[in-house]
Amino acid sequence: MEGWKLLLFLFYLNLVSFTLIVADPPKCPVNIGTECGDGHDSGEWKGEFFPGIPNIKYEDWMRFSVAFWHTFRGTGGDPFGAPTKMWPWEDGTNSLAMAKRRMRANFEFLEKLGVDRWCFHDRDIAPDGNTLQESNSNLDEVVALAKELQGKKIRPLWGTAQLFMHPRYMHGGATSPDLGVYAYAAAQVKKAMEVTHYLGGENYVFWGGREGYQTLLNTDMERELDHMARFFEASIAYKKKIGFNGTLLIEPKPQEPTKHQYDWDAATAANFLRKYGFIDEFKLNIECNHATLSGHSCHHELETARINGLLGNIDANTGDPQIGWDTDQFLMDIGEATLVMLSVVRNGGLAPGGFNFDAKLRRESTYIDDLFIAHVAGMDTLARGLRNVAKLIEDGSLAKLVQKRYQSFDTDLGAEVEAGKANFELLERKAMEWGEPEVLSAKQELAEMIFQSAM
Ligand code: XUL
Ligand code: CO
Repeated sequence: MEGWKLLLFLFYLNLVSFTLIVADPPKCPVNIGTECGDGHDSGEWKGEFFPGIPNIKYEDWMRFSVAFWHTFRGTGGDPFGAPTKMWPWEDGTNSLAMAKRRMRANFEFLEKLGVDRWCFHDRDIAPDGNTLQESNSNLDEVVALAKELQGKKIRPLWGTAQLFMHPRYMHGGATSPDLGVYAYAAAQVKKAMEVTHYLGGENYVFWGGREGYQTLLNTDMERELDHMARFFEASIAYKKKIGFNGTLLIEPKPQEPTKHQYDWDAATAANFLRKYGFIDEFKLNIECNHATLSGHSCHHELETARINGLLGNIDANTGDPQIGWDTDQFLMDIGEATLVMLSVVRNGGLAPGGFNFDAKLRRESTYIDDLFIAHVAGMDTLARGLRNVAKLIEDGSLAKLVQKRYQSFDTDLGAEVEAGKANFELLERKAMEWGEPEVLSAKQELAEMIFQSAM
């Protein structure tokens, strides 16, 4: 979205929010498990969910996606405080009727935002039943509605199974020491793959929230990793069996909720995939806030994935430098977005992956227009990052600076080294012949200056 249009839009939203607050005060918190107001009536919702919000236009090639779990299940609750999101369509229950109403809100939101993709966990779109069969049938009902509302244009960027919320998964799913849980997790992933495929999903994600440990004293790490590998193997086989051509993605994260998660970072996940022999069957979904939790920059994680041929998708968000946990904020820093887009451009884009806004409003942002502002600003930030990358490429001086640093390898001997043909005897002869080598400046400040001048 161009600058002036955004300004116009934000101006418009201000007017809208004023009308909304005055005319239609929020009622019920999202899914607190108790009823609220006239909470018995979760039937058809008459009228719009986002009155007064216009359709927002933007170019689709960035492949943006809305994360259902944050935007429609995020409550604003934290360990110290109650939910703050009182969306007018919520009735305070987790009923099937409420799930359908929420799905309608999701599609109006997507339409108005002009975004054609969404991401979901099985259990955030449909409630758990008393049995697996009942949960599956709840999911089928909501998925049938989603399919209808998707029309021809909208589809999931990816789907996934929620294997971390229910107490049965407290020791993990694929890495639980209990075979019954392993089987239950497999059944859940099987079903989640089926519905993702049915909805035309382009990818399927594995985020191992509880695939890890709290202490190695009670854990057979080797056995758990072997189990996780067998689980992934079974998912590859099942994907092929049902004709699902989407990409399987592993989403690395070092910790939270467990102390140590097995998919710690991109390099750890790549090593896992290589060790078990299915590196060609998977790619990675890099999340910026997970990157910083693992002590890396997002750019480092993206580049590690990219140079291993594994960059498949980005969960576009950011953390807070003063807070040590996964705050899942919308990425608003243009410099950071430029670094992200550098990797994406070098990767030749992300398709069939894209940018999923795995990001939530701050607890204190409580109006429905905040949902729009956050997504629009998140899209604009990445778009501006892309423009900056275009400027850096057109200018060419950063690439020249890098090329210059390695120019000694652009020689006959350098080519031999890079082709693996230079043995130690040859290199020793050269070292003695050349004497003390000339060492060039890294020019870091110049590189930073060039980078900043593109902002
Ligand atoms: C958690 C996280 C998940 C995954 C999907 O930190 O990022 O929402 O993206 O399970
Ligand atoms: Co994520």
